Amino acid sequence: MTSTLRFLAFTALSSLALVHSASAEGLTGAPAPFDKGGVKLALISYISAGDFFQAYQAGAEAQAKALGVDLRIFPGRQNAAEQREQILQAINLGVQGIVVDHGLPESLGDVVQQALDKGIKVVAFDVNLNNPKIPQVEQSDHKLAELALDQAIKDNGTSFNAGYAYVAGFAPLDRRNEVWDKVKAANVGIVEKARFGNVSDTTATSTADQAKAVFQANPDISVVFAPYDEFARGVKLAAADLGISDKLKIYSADISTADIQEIVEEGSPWVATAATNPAVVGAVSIRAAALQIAGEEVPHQIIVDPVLVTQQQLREAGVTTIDDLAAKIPAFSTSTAATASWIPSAAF
Ligand code: SR1
Repeated sequence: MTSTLRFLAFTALSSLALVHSASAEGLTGAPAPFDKGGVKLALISYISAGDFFQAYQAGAEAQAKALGVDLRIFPGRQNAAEQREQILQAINLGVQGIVVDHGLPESLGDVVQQALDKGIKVVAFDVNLNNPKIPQVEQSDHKLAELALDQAIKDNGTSFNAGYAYVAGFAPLDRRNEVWDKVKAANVGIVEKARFGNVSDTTATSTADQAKAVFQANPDISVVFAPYDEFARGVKLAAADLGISDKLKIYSADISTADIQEIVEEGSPWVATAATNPAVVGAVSIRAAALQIAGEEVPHQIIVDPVLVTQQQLREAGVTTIDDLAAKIPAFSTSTAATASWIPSAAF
């Protein structure tokens, strides 16, 4: 069953149901408790919809399987109360580690502290839990925004009217926003004409509705910085509906096979994206939890570096899928973050 089908089957069940994704066998040569097996981890997400989050989850599952870990996956439905409840459920299940993937820090602090107090190791991806005991995984969002915006300036110069897709309160988007603010301050000719965006289970379509209104009110926008692939899809959809795709250039974050197809298609305004392989980030998050459980050192900040991918590069190299891209850029499929000789590579 594909991870998408597994997710759909899962969401049809109650929110308390759990998916098993790995057997719990011992790992020869690994430190305790991985040598005996039976290690249980939980992945608790705030958002599960969309290519990025599905690929992240698939990478986490693959790494858990390679480690012989029993990974329990809790679906994210952009619901802070539900995410809190899921952390309490994971504690009651007796997991040894919890990966918290996105979320609202203000609603997580006390339940995460309950986990830590019980000796459970916690790793945070893209949510600032502000606790020295919790390693923070991120994609170097500053670098990611710099790569996309450097390309925007290379293509368009330092004077253009821009649309900007942003929703405050999500750590990666807030970090990318810091770079956007710096770039505007350093280039007074870059004018942010409108800011819009929505994060929900229908991010692309609801952002498209907003983008349409923005383009109608600001026909002089020629560049959109949309640093989340669901935003970029929404902006592209709005441009197509209004028949203005040839007047616009979109610079984004993230990449998936579906994104690549939207970028390379004839007449696409989506000209560049800066991205990691989300499956790698999912695998790194699981490894960070495993290392802590084994009593090994884990840096507080764990970074997976992004690369810039342009429409021109993809078209010239004939890349149409993530697997093609990984074949062209081998570094895209691996990360040396949070590794150890006893941790087997994940296959994805
Ligand atoms: C709503 S936050 C969306 C971002 O989270 C991950 O960092 C992905 O890169 C995505 O752009």
